[in-house]
Amino acid sequence: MVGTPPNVAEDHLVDWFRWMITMRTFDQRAWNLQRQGKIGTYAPFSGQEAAQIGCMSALRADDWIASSYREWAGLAYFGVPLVQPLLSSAGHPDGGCMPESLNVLPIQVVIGAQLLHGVGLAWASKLQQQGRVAMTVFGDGATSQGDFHEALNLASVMKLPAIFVCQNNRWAISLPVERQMNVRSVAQRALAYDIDGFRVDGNDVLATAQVMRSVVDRVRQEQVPVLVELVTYRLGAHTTADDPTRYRDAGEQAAGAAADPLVRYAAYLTAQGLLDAAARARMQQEAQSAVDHAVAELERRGRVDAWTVFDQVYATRPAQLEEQRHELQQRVLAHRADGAGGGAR
Ligand SMILES: Cc1ncc(C[n+]2csc(CCOP(=O)(O)OP(=O)(O)O)c2C)c(N)n1
Ligand SMILES: [Mg+2]
Repeated sequence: MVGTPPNVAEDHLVDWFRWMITMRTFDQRAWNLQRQGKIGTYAPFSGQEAAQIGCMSALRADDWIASSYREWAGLAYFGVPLVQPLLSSAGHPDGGCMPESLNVLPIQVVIGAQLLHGVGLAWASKLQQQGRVAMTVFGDGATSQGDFHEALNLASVMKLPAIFVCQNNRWAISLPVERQMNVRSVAQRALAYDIDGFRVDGNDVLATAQVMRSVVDRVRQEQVPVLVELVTYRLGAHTTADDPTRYRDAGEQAAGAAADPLVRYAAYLTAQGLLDAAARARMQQEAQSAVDHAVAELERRGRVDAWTVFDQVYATRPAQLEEQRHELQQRVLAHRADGAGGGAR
């Protein structure tokens, strides 16, 4: 961090690092689970832990969050159980059921769509007058969607307590950010809507937490929207279905690894006398057991039959869907009887 560190209790500083290690461990395990066929497609977030945790650290427990599929480190920090992303990637119906106690929407895969949901939540929060704010988190690619501009416009016109957080990780699958937009920053787009815009080093958890805290306080008090761009880097692939070595060179990957937020933050905490090798080893062990626990919970929930995909769409299934469900069920069962085993997830 450059400048004055935020005025935060030492416990919090160490806790952020504990969460970063836990989520890095989780991310690597989830990748392996996909390779083992235990979950389906998964979008890794390694490299973005500081941006995500720093960002969520500013929220109140009853604030709203509408995020994308790559936000699990932040969501876990906010209270979403670690098994949730695993259920989600396994296609389990409970994967979309966020805990009732949290105001967190299910993850959004349609790029940019959560911005409009976030504006709706901010509007509701304003009408309810309970001091809640709505944070919407999205990628650099999402800023090219019409939804982004509609959301910022409406939030500005209606003066809504909305925080728009762009996780600029430099890539939208294989499209680099300089081909995504012809502006110098995402943050400068705030000007067009006459709202404040901030550009922050998202690989610095302290800087992120500090800016986010002042932004969230301001949005809550003044009931105005703000746009924040967290500049970070996706260290891994877009998803388990992607191979980034086909579109970015080794030099860039190495530079990304050198700016790893975990390495930076560990160095800071060590220099402050808040972290040593023994404490770090202990945290790593705790992270491992938290992740093991989540994986055991996934196994306990069991596999989900493919035809259940039809089950929760309508209260009463229309005849056409009933027919399709039946057909899929017969096919899968016949496939299994043939000795193919398993079952779809
Ligand atoms: C409306 C829409 N268009 C296209 C896609 C396909 N798609 C999935 S992820 C992605 C890139 C998104 O990039 P970004 O917003 O930067 O988020 P990141 O994946 O980097 O977190 C695209 C184009 C989609 N899911 N939804
Ligand atoms: Mg991106």
